[in-house]
Order: sequence, then C-alpha cells, then structure tokens
Amino acid sequence: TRVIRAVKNKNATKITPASKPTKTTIVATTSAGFINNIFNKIPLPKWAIYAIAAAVGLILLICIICIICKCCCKKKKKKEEKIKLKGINSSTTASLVQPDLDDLEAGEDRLGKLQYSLEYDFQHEELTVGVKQAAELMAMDSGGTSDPYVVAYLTSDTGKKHETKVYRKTLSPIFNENFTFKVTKDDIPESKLVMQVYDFNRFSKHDIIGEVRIPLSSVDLNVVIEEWQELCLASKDDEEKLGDICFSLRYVPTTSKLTVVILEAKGLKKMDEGGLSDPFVKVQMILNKKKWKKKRTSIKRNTVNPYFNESFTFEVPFEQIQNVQLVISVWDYDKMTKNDSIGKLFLGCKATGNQLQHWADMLSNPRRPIAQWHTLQSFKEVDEKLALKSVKSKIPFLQK
Ligand SMILES: *[C@@H]1O[C@H](CO)[C@@H](O)[C@H](O)[C@H]1NC(C)=O
Ligand SMILES: *[C@@H]1O[C@H](CO)[C@@H](O)[C@H](O)[C@H]1NC(C)=O
Ligand SMILES: *[C@@H]1O[C@H](CO)[C@@H](O)[C@H](O)[C@H]1NC(C)=O
Ligand SMILES: *[C@@H]1O[C@H](CO)[C@@H](O)[C@H](O)[C@H]1NC(C)=O
Ligand SMILES: [Ca+2]
Ligand SMILES: [Ca+2]
Repeated sequence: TRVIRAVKNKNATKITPASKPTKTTIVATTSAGFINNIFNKIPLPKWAIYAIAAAVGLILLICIICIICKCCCKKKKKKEEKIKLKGINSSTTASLVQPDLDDLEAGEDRLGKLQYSLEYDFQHEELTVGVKQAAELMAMDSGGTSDPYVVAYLTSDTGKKHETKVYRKTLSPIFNENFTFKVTKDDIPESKLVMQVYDFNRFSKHDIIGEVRIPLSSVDLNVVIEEWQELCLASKDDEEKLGDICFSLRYVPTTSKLTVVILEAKGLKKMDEGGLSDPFVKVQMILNKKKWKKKRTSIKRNTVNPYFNESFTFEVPFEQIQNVQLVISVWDYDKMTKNDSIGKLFLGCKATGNQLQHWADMLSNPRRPIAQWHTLQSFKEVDEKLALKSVKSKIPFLQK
C-alpha cells in the first residue's frame, strides 16, 4: 500500500503543474481583455499610458533599490560599532558577543600570528630573540596584502629597538632573524619583550598590524622556547609614561624677545635605582636645523614632580620665527655617571598637534604669556622628527 500511495502522490504532483498553465493563460487572457477595456475608456493615447506605466515602474524600482541600500548600510554600521567597542573595552564586548553569527565575524578581526624563539644566556646575561615568521596577517593595503616587518624591543631598554627586513606583498613572511638584547638577571622580572608587526608604506605612516607582549617573568628562561602566538591589538596605554611638563611662552615681536618659563613637571619617569629622579630641563633653540642657543634650569633633587618657575629669554627676530624650533628636554642628573635623558618635545611651525597649537597660540597673542601642559616623548622619537627635516627619513631596508 505504501508503494501505491507513493505512486498516487507522484501522480498528484504531476497533475497540478499540468493544470496550472491552463489556469494562468485564462487569467492572462481575461486580464488582457480587461486592460484593453480600460485603454478604450481612458481618453488618452496608448503611448501616453505606456509612458505613465513605465514611469511608475521606474519609481518602484528606485524605491526597491533605496530599501536594499538602507539594509546594507545598517549592516555596515553595526560592524563598525562592534570594532569601536572592541577598541574601547575588550572585556565588556567579550561578554556581549553572542554565540552563533558573531563568532564568524570575530574571525575577521584576527590580526595574524607570529612564531618566535627565546634563549637566555645566563653567563653573558643576553637574551636572543629569534623572529621566525608570521602567518595569516591582516591585509593592510588595498591589494589585499601587507608589507610586513617586525620591531622588537625590551621594555627595560626601549632605546634599543631591532627591526627585521621588510617583506613586500605577503601575509606570511619568513623573517628568520636573531636579535640579542642585554638584560641582567635583576631586570628580568620587570622586563617585557615586545614584538610589533608593522605594514610598511612608502608614502604614508606605517600601520601597526598587531603585537606580541611577553613578560619575561612568565617564561621559563632555563630552556629554549619556540612557539606561535596570536597577535593582539597594539596597546598604546601600556606604553612607557615619561611624564608631563608645563611651560609658558611669550613672544614680543617689537623687541624680538621670546621668553620661555619652565613652570613644573609631573609624573616623570623614575631613573635612579632605589630612588626617584633628579630632574633638570634644557631649553634649546634650533635655527635652520643647527643647534643655536641652549640654557638649562637648576637641578631638583629626588623628585618626579619638580617645580621650577625659571625663565629664559632668547632673541628671535620676527623674520626668523618661522625657521626656529624650540626643543625642551628633561634630564635626570647623575653625579657619578652620564645624565639620563627622560623625555623631549619640540615646538615651532613644523611641530604637530599640541605643540603646534601652543606655538600658534603664542604667535597669535603677542606680549602675552601662554602656559600649557605637554606630554613628553621619547628622545628617539623626537630626534627622528627633528632629523627628518635635514636627513632623508630612515626607511627600513627593503628586501627585493
Ligand atoms: C572594561 O569593563 C570592565 C568590566 O565591565 C571594567 O571592569 C573595566 O574597568 C573596563 N575598562 C575600561 C578601560 O573601561
Ligand atoms: C638564530 O639562532 C638559532 C639558535 O639560537 C640558530 O639555530 C639560527 O641559525 C639563527 N639564525 C640566524 C639567521 O642566524
Ligand atoms: C615665579 O617666578 C616669578 C618671577 O621669577 C615670581 O614673580 C612668581 O611669584 C613665581 N611664582 C611662584 C608661584 O612662585
Ligand atoms: C649633567 O648635568 C649637569 C647639570 O646640568 C652638568 O653640569 C653635567 O656636566 C652633566 N654631566 C654630564 C656627564 O654630561
Ligand atoms: Ca603597505
Ligand atoms: Ca639621578
């Protein structure tokens, strides 16, 4: 009986499609007649009615396209919001992420992974970092590729950054480069190894793809380590804080006097072992890329929040004000050894951001002292920016 039923069902399904066309043709013919009737009743020529119908059709089409566009835009917006949230607070978004669909989208946010090795030589107190290779890197360029290179440094010695070669147009570069860092056994618990993967761009700022951050206290340095690790978003806030400085600027064009009052600094980096720092500030004018005039404040002992209130006056003719740069650097005085540099910044027409703003405020308010806080930058960063004007910018060696 089952077989028969199945056959019957087949017949049934066969019958219905066969009967359909007849029905539809009838409908078509009747509707055609109906339309003809209307045509005859409307006192307009046929072509006019066709034109109206075409216009109505066009409007409908535009409406449909608009609706589709709106839907797509909404989807895009949602995605952007998600990325933003992720940047602000990853722990909260992690709990917001819903299981099914969002898991797939999370895959798109992967930055890639890096393979490295670590080997510590206890005798020479040297850490050898092998930057082996990267894989599945995020594409940063329009062609769907990146031009990756790796910057490696220890947070205990940020002055010494090593860079690999740049590999063009690849998402899985093989670097195979070894870098050696001096790090004493005492510094190990505090130090972190940072490896940042960048995308080289010839004509614009290099983009950071992601980074791996390894506290050396968390690894067993008695053995050679070799492993893969997923890249994380580069953490700006984790970057070393050098401190902030407040000073005022006053320019009197008629007398050519530029007065800098170093007021105070706060949260300066601790430079002395078992103590704070002994800060003093150097104020230097640079004219046409040449060091020109230099002055310094007194030394404040054992503090990271020094108060100076010391004034320096330079003679800068109005014709030269466009060409000078004011470099402010903060140092830690050491009696026995070389003074340590803490941080630096420069102002002038070629400065950027906060520094340029202060300089512009000074120029637009002649004779009035304008005070402002600034965040110190690393010597390396500022020296590179200052050197940029004279020497061509340093481009990491390109691999052919
Ligand atoms: C992120 O969210 C967590 C949990 O809600 C909260 O404890 C933490 O303070 C937040 N962090 C930031 C930087 O907003
Ligand atoms: C890097 O060091 C490892 C051992 O630490 C060695 O086997 C490898 O040959 C080195 N690679 C290069 C390119 O020097
Ligand atoms: C800062 O120095 C100026 C002149 O040297 C002085 O008039 C002023 O009172 C000082 N300010 C403070 C708060 O010590
Ligand atoms: C350190 O700074 C002090 C105060 O400015 C200066 O007199 C001294 O020469 C500096 N020491 C070295 C080694 O440069
Ligand atoms: Ca690139
Ligand atoms: Ca000191």
